[in-house]
Amino acid sequence: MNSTNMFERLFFQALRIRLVEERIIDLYPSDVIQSPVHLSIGQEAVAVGACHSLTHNDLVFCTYRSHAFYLAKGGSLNEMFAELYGKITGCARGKAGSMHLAAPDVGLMGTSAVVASTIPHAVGAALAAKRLSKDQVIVGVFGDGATEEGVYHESLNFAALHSLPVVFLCENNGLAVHSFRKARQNFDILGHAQSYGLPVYSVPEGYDFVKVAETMSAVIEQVRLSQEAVFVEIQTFRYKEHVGTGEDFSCGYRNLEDCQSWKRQDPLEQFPALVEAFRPMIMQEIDAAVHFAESSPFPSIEELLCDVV
Ligand SMILES: Cc1ncc(C[n+]2csc(CCOP(=O)(O)OP(=O)(O)O)c2C)c(N)n1
Ligand SMILES: [Mg+2]
Repeated sequence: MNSTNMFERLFFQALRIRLVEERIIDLYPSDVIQSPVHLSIGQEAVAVGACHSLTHNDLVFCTYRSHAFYLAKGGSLNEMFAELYGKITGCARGKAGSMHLAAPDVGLMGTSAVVASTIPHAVGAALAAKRLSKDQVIVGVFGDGATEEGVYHESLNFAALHSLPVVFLCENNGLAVHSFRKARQNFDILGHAQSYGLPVYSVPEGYDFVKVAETMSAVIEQVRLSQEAVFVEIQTFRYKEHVGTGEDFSCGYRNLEDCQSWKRQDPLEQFPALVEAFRPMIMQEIDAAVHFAESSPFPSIEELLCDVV
């Protein structure tokens, strides 16, 4: 793929995620979506760049901020909107909502509201892949806040000790809800991961999906060949509030100027002509997915009570 093609392809995918989430913002006040939503607007390049070099066989485990990875890994948009609407045609038959999207058919294995809880799942899948000699790379995605959880440390240690084919991917937006990393952590994330013997990589320009894709491509290749765990941190910026569809710059814990300066680097903000060129095709797909969700039935009571224990 030449570099223009790669840029446009990644741009299209990142824009698709942003426009999907902007539609969620439009729909949210009407209450058709009852699930809490954690938007990735501003962070799309992480998912798009990370999934670019993954094969259909490779697996991703993610957090409640899941829409971007679900879509970037190839999850069905129809099933995503149906899931947000709580409909039987949703990817979890209407029982999971936004925070627990999954599309195992394309390798998006699971997402969870419990911080750090899918990291050991990624490690377990990597152990299985190694034991069964599957040609699989597993990616465990988590936020900077998750690095404070005990299970995160256990997972890094286990994966390093047993040389497992897993990429620990830290989506570092510098925030856990309203608190900045410096107020919560007395360690350096990369240095600490390195102390477990993991090779570490960092992409400070997390708005640049080409840079993220190039780094991740090299890392995924390395893990595929070496079957050894690797740690990647991508710095990024959350434009919206932690949960919900609004902005929270008036809350006083962060300032608008930091967001504006990030936006000045964000290709989705900087290339409006390309946005307009791609918008009609994406909107058609989104309209169809919303229509699919709206015209699908709710699950029956019997259906709601199965597969939940
Ligand atoms: C085990 C656990 N502890 C606390 C919470 C409450 N909580 C929800 S999101 C969040 C912040 C997580 O921040 P980070 O991992 O950086 O992810 P981000 O939301 O920034 O993507 C917290 C503390 C939770 N859901 N689970
Ligand atoms: Mg965070």
